Amino acid sequence: MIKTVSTTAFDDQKPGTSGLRKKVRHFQQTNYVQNFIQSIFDSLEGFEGKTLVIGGDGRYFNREVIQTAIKMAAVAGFGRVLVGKGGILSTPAASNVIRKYAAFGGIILSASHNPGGPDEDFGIKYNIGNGGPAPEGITDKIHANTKSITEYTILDAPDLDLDAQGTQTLGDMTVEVIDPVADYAELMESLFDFPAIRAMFEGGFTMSFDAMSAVTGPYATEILENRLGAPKGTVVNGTPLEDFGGHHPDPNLVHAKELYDRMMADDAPDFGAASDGDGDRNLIIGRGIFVTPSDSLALLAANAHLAPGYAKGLAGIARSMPTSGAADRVAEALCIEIYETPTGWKFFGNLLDAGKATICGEESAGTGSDHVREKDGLWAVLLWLNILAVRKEPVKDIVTAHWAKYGRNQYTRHDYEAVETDAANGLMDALRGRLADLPGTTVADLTVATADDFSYHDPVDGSVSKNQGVRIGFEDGSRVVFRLSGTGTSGATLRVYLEKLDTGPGSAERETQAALADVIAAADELAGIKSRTGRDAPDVIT
Ligand code: VG1
Ligand code: CO
Repeated sequence: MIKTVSTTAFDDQKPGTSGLRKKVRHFQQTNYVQNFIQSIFDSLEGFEGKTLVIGGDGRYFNREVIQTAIKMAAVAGFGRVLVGKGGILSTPAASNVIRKYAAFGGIILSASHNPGGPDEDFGIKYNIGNGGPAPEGITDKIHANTKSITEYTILDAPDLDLDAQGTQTLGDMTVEVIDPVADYAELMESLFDFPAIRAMFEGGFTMSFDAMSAVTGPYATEILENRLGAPKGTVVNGTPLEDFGGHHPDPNLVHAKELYDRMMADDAPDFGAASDGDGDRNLIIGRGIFVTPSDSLALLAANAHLAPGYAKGLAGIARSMPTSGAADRVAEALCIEIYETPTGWKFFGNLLDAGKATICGEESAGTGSDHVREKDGLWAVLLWLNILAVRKEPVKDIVTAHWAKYGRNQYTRHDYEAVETDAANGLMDALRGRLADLPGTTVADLTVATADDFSYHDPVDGSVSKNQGVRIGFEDGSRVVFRLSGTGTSGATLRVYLEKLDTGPGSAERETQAALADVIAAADELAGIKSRTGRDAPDVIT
């Protein structure tokens, strides 16, 4: 039976960098989830009888929302829903399923690297038929709908069994519960030289993969341990938990500290990696060396041709604006185009669809390629493994040789979390107000050369996205970028991105925070971070 329910609009359902993210308790308000899902469906056209993919990262509240979404999809007119067993699909796996089965789109339930549990975070995002996050044109429509919604429709039916693979019927719609891992593992096997990687493991290569009790566990176990023959125990924290074991499933040096410490020990494995809540991020650490995500992007681009899936070379590289310029010099050496986009994977979709870029990356530990339309944590790990299997050198040697050839971009991001919203907005507004006057002025011994608020002109569809981050370039080539996070759920998070090209002698040994000390001081002087936020130091340094 179809139920039509009257509802009132919520005024806080504007999708952020990657969908709508709020506290679970916020999502649990009456009709909050239903309003947003109805607003998604109402923003779409032409999906009658078509397929919708639904899956999530397994966090608390995932199953309830999946049941709701399926029952609403049945009334909206979809012909088929594909849902991962147990409600599980990593974000890249969902992107692959959408593409492989030519679905109309997908709903991904995740708050990614944010913690999970009844008092933590949840998120909903919509992906289009190319498998990628909905572009701004659609998220704007969804947002407009959330402001005017007055009713939603849902099928009044018992819950589906999400744990039994196979087909069920709901009203006029079929629901197929699929193996969340199989299609993805097959795709990875088509891109990389599995026999070479397997031979490397057989030869004694050691690795530790921290799945952070999040969605990548089953994927990593199947691919690394079962298909590639890595010893059991290579994957740690491999069982997805609704609350990620109480941790932040954020693969950075703060939240993956155990892995980092292990990789810095004398008896460290050859290679260490981690992924985030929904499986789209990656952390790469070699024995004795952390590889910054920006460097990892550059290294993967420079060496991708060593993997069968990329043997014919790259069409272009795309990176988000705050990501370091390390990839730019690789693009230059390869004589291919480099694209600079705003933060968030949705901006890469057009470039990938148009064949302009093959590999994309963000400083926030996201890397991916045209194999799907999301960033992909395990993909990056496998590309690294493929490169290591061919080059047969330690990660440290590969990285230092890269720096010797291209120069080293010293790079760090300082996050100030849960800052009072007014203080954060005030800081950004004050910076924006001074942009025209900054060039030529000297702050903390650095002279400002350029200052602007990044606007992106999409070269494929001509759309313009304004106010994507304040960037200040100094005369010596160093740079600082300021922006506010679009994924946080309490107060504002100020992100300060700091970068300097370090080509002098000893650059491989130079500690990053020390190398960037003058840029860090200039950033504080420019923005008044300490005085405006009341913070002495960042909460997270990556
Ligand atoms: C952050 C990262 C951004 C990433 C986004 C989603 O956004 O900075 O690079 O694309 O998270 O990643 P923000 O607006 O908080 O800076 V995920 O793995 O959370 O889906
Ligand atoms: Co993520």
